[in-house]
Amino acid sequence: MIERTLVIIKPDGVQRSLAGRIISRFEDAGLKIVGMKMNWIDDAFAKEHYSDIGERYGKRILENLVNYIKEGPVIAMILEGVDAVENVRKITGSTYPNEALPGTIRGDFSHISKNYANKKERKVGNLIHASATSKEAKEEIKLWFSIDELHNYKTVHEQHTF
Ligand code: IDP
Ligand code: MG
Repeated sequence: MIERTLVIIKPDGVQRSLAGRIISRFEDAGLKIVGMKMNWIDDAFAKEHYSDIGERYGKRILENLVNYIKEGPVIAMILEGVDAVENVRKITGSTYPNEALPGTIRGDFSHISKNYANKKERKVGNLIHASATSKEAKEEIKLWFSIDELHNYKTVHEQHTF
């Protein structure tokens, strides 16, 4: 099914000047950008976005992650396409860059491991966030974008692929 998902280029992706190359990976696969903006998020918003992380990983990792996402501005975008959530996660790669396959964004542009990050109290700098499930995508799109920030238009892929 055609669906929408949220991708955020995290501060390390923006600061390493990888935004263009990251966006290209999604565009090359035919995913359609229907919304995009650059924001510097605050503590409350970061905690809302990562509301499940404390429960999943504990307070220390939540704090580490909130500090990471607030290190600099982020670029948020909504991508649309067939099974967009799953396809975007495939292009993104596994959470821990050392485990992410070559050809994925995290695998090609980073290599830190969970072990190293936690031992050294460093961030798991994995360049982007991507909604993990359709339910998460719906909630995150609502949190990050208002209706008037989402745009309708036709790409060539829609004319030639669907
Ligand atoms: P995801 O980004 O692949 O969906 P999640 O499990 O939802 O992964 O975790 C959210 C973010 O938390 C990760 O992208 C990563 O930056 C960070 N993270 C995950 N595990 C650890 C950890 O063990 N230590 C520090 N940060 C972590
Ligand atoms: Mg996640």
